[in-house]
Amino acid sequence: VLLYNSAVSGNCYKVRLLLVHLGIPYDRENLDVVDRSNRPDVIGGLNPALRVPTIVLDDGRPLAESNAIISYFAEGTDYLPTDRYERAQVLQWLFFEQYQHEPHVAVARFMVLFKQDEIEPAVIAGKQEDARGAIAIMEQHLQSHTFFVGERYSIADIALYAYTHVAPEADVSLEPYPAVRAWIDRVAAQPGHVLITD
Ligand SMILES: N[C@@H](CCC(=O)N[C@@H](CS)C(=O)NCC(=O)O)C(=O)O
Repeated sequence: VLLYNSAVSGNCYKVRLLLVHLGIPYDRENLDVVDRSNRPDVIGGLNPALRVPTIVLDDGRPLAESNAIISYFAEGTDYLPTDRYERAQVLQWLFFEQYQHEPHVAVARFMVLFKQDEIEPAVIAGKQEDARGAIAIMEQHLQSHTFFVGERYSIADIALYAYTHVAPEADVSLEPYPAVRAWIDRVAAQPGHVLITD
């Protein structure tokens, strides 16, 4: 497997974390997330959206969108339930992550880490407030669940962990969310866990 990667990207980290859990070897080619000028040349033929993660399978087929990629590799493993309802619950949280979480938590982090000087403080504050809203939803669910689906670690947890655990880098404190913090510890304690910086 070849992973077009960014070292700082939580979306790419989802893929790296699952591949390590599954013992699937991969090569990474790092792309810049701030200077995107070489994207069309490097991944234009693989992913029309020009985003990372984009992967190329060993047989040459490309795949993009982090949650699609982790769904592909999780198929037939303990990381994706076989029960129809539980699989749909995994999708519920994957779609939640992409619509209501990542666009706020990841974007707030991107602004704080890389665009602090260019973006209006009020815009960043608005993103941070939306990020807190998403994490509060997770907190509510995790008050009565150990993991997002079926009381087992799955790709729903991997998808949500990626940006939640680095929310403090977006100046979004996790202090008000004890159930989220306990879940973060449970995810990090999984055998074969790797860090976003690994
Ligand atoms: N929905 C996509 C989002 C991917 C994404 O936004 N990737 C960022 C890095 S985290 C990127 O490639 N940004 C550069 C760009 O927007 O051109 C996914 O989950 O994979």
